[in-house]
Amino acid sequence: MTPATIRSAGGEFMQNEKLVVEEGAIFKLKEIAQRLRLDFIVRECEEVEGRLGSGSFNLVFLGQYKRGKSSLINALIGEQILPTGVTPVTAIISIIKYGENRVCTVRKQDGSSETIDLENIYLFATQEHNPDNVKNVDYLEIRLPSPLLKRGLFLVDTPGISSVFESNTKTTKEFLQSVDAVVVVIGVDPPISYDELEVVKEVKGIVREPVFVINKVDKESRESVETVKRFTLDILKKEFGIERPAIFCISAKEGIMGKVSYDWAEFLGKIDEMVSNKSLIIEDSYKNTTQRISRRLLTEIDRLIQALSEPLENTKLKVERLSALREESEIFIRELGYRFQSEQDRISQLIDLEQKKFFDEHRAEIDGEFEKLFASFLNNSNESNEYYYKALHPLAEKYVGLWMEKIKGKVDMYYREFSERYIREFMEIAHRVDEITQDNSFSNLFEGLKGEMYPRSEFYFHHFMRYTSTSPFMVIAGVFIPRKRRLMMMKKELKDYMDWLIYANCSRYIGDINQRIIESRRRIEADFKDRIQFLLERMNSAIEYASLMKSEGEARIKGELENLRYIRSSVESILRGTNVQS
Ligand SMILES: Nc1nc2c(ncn2[C@@H]2O[C@H](COP(=O)(O)OP(=O)(O)OP(=O)(O)O)[C@@H](O)[C@H]2O)c(=O)[nH]1
Ligand SMILES: [Mg+2]
Repeated sequence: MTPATIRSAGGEFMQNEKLVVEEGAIFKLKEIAQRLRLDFIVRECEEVEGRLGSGSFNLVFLGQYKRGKSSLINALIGEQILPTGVTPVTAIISIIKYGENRVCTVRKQDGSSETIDLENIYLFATQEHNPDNVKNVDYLEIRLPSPLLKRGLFLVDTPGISSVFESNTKTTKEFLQSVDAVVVVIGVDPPISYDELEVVKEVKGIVREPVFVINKVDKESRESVETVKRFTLDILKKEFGIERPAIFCISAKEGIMGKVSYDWAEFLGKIDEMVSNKSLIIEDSYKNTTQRISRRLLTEIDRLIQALSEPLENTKLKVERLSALREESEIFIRELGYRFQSEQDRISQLIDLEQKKFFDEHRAEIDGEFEKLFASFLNNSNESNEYYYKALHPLAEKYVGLWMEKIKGKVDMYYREFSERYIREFMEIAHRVDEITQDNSFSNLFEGLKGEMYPRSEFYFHHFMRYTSTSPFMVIAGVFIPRKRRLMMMKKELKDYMDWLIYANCSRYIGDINQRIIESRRRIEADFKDRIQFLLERMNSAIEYASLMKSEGEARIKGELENLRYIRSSVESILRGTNVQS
């Protein structure tokens, strides 16, 4: 295939020897969708044309809530445009683009829009003023005359992903299909959480080279920042196979004050590099989007062919059966939820018991080792209290390690069995949808569930949670009381700290797995409901379409079927075109 030019409806925007994307593929797909009145696909094509077709790309800031995504974007544009705060704030997607005039357009879900002053963004963007998006905002489009944006960069702020704010998480996840490049914002404290790992997992499948930032480093010592960075690099490599990620330790807070600290200059350099090489990002995205839209279009065309080929009554009957199944599945899913929740509780209790047994068995040993270590403290000349707390870590780590060794195989087995059973039951209902639609498309959508559901336990133990606490009294005492006496006074506190360290880390492991399973279950269930709803809508509109054709007689049906088959082969060849190049 010869290098071609990506073209938008409006004309060509760039020529690049490396671009080997089918010429105007999105434009062709849009024409087909228009012809078939598939408005949701037309809208998607238009959005892509408006973005990639004009030589721009979405740089999306993703991460757990409160990591400083909005603050970071503010720092990049050099002013406080996006609301930030100490409680979860962002509830809506905001896209910041170049514009001569400073303005914000509120794009509503019903297609309408209104223009507001930048000072009023908080009324629509925040959880406080627009909880769970009661104002039905699709996204906010903010225009600013910034030179950075003028180069074709769209900065996208997203609601934080978390298990606590489901509606926000959903908003962000739905936006993932419009992601061209990503900055994953991670916090320094605690390093990489469950929710953040989820974000990385999502992102990895979408963009070639996500950028990672560890934000708020102004809050930590250089030493801790280095530890967090090493730890994050380790996880990215071990768990996601990301060998040399672009990772920057930064402070958005200092960035917005114009202070260049830590890796801020390097981070800006990276963004500059992305913008300079935007054709690569755009090319990748264009290809992925073309494939995704082609596949959706093929499914819809098949649905129309089916509706035209069979008696209308058959399609209507299918819709009725599917509606009934939807009702039934609501109950089924709820019951499945209860049943599996109590199963999950049972597993937790079993593991809790094992943990107690483990502690009882090792109590004397742990206490003995502590006494020995403490005796050595008395001969140590270090004056810092923190030193003694930290000196307990290897001991705690040893016992946490022992517990892990003992329990890991068992936990893996419990949860594997658990998730396999859940998925089996769940797939049964998915197959019933397939029976009605007479294809495998619905259960295929849930094929990958197993990987989704079953957490690999090793994951969680890279992170040995550490925390040093010294009571205010001890800090003050530290100034006046001689070291040895002070240590004796601290003995109980040190011992409690060590026990807590062992206990909390042992329990955390099970807590994390449980949390992850609950999250997966919720996501699978919500996804299932959404998809059935969507399927029903599509089938109803296929009925409408088929009724119209059928009212015009046999010849029209025959002609339309021929047309559809021809269109289908064009879409297939567009899809093949993108496959050849990938
Ligand atoms: N010390 C420090 N605080 C920061 C930094 N960046 C952000 N913050 C603070 O962290 C809090 C959260 O910042 P936001 O920018 O609202 O975080 P967010 O990720 O957009 O949060 P959500 O929108 O709720 O997902 C605010 O109080 C910020 O002032 C930083 O670099 N250093
Ligand atoms: Mg925010």
